[in-house]
Amino acid sequence: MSNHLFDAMFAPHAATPGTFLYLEDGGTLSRAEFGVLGARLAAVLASCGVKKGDRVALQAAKSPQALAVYAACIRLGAVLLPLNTAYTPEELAYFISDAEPRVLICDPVALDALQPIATRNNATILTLDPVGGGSLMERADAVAPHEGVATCGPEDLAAILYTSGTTGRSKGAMLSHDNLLSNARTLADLWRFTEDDTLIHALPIFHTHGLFVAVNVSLLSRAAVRFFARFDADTVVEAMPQSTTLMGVPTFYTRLLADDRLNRDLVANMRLFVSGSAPLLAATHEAFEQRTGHRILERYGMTETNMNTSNPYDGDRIAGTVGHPLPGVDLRITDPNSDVALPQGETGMIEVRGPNVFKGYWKMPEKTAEELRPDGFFITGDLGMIDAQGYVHIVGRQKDLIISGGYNIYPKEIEILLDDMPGVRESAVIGVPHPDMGEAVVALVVSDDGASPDPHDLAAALAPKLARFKHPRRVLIVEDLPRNAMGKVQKNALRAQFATCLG
Ligand code: MCA
Ligand code: AMP
Repeated sequence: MSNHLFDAMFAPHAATPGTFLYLEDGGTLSRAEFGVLGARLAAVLASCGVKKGDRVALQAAKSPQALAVYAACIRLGAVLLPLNTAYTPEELAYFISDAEPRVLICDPVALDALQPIATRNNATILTLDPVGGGSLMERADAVAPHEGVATCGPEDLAAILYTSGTTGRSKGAMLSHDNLLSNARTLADLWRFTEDDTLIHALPIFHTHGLFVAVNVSLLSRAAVRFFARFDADTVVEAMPQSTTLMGVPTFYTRLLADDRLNRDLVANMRLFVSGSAPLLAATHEAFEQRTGHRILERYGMTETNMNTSNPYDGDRIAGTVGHPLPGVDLRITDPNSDVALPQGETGMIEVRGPNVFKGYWKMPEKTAEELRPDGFFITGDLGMIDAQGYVHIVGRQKDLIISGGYNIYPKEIEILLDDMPGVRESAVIGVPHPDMGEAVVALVVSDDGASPDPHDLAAALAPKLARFKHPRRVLIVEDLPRNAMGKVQKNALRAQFATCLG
């Protein structure tokens, strides 16, 4: 009787003395306490009927309790469905009806809006507030920790993470126990994580970066974690003298550079800065090195694949590259038109294969077959090339995707909503350069003949439907959209034309 992920990661962690989480209020949680918290939450979930393979949806503020829901799910063999706290009830309705979770855990303030969705889908709803209050913890405090551990093999599912699609419909990426464990082992080893480390954790815990890369690596290596509800440059700067590592999106680094206190003395105790989820500008890399003496280690991953490549720990961390394929990961570049593998140095589609690559999209076999080849290679949608030294360069994206502050935004999802609005003939949503977020969302709208929709009204109509981070920073009415000979909207031309429209 064994549980692939639990036995390798959670059980040994709980059995190791010492502090796991340093909290913002000055409190701490030991590794053993985290283990017991996970077991109590498992008992609550089991009492709601959660069994192996059942989904548990979680849309709650970052807290130790929210993190322990992950441990609880793995113990029970259940499948965690973490959801961005910014998603609106309308967005959530789709995820819940698609994933059919047995339990939905949400913030008490969202209870009224989400109760009907849970009822419709036969899910039990429990609440968890940002400071660990709510019905989930009331019940957890009243039960004995769940002692059993469900038997799970490497291929059993551990989590489903929804990632938006270029067609507008979100797809649930199914991640197995071994997808998570194999990647965490590789990263902990490559980045030299040990029990002596203290990681500054300021990422959200509903995406791969904050949940799996940061948390799994820490659990596996027994590193301590300074656990912040959100990124705030001030608090992160103050945490550096007591910490050794930071994982962040490029916005973290540009915001840290804006703080005059960032210098070599401040980072004297730090040994590693990791960046990912969006391209790190070479200028940011260089400015950071000048100020701190540290070369940020950039790596590349996806929800579907966990991490694929990393710059080296020892050796040259080259700005503008995402480094080498991880040990055990095959990476090839193919011609996007013919699918034929291209020689080194040529630019094409990045494809990856390895124990990190997901099991397919939940209930979407056709989508899975479109992106996951029979030989196991996953078609990433990212365009890249491998240089003579073996470093991978991401040079663009074939998929129509905006990355803002490390969050992915699929233009199609916004275009579908705009195109449906009165007075709108068609729309194109693009990303334009933004100094803080990397890219920002801009919507270009062509009016129906004789109509004159107000951009503010259009923006207001989008607001309740979409998470705040997806809202266009500007909606502009344009005469028409440029198209190529095939009738396809030329977004490159629009991106060039409107590059400075945010001023
Ligand atoms: C917040 N807002 C945003 C974003 N975040 N708008 C666009 N893009 C964003 N990323 C909204 C807020 O709701 C707010 O709205 C306004 O913009 C300004 O908020 P601000 O306080 O400046 O933002 P913040 O709360 O400081 O957040 C910025 C952030 C955060 C720290 C960059 O977005 C963040 O933690 N991003 C990390 C995302 C992440 O973990 N990605 C990993 C995905 P209002 O106007 O109402 O005030 S995993 C992945 O991509 C793969 C697998 C990988 O390789 O890792
Ligand atoms: P997600 O859907 O959140 O998993 O986002 C994955 C996408 O983020 C990838 O397909 C890339 O387009 C992008 N990405 C992740 N890391 C990097 C990086 N270091 N540089 C450039 N793009 C990245």
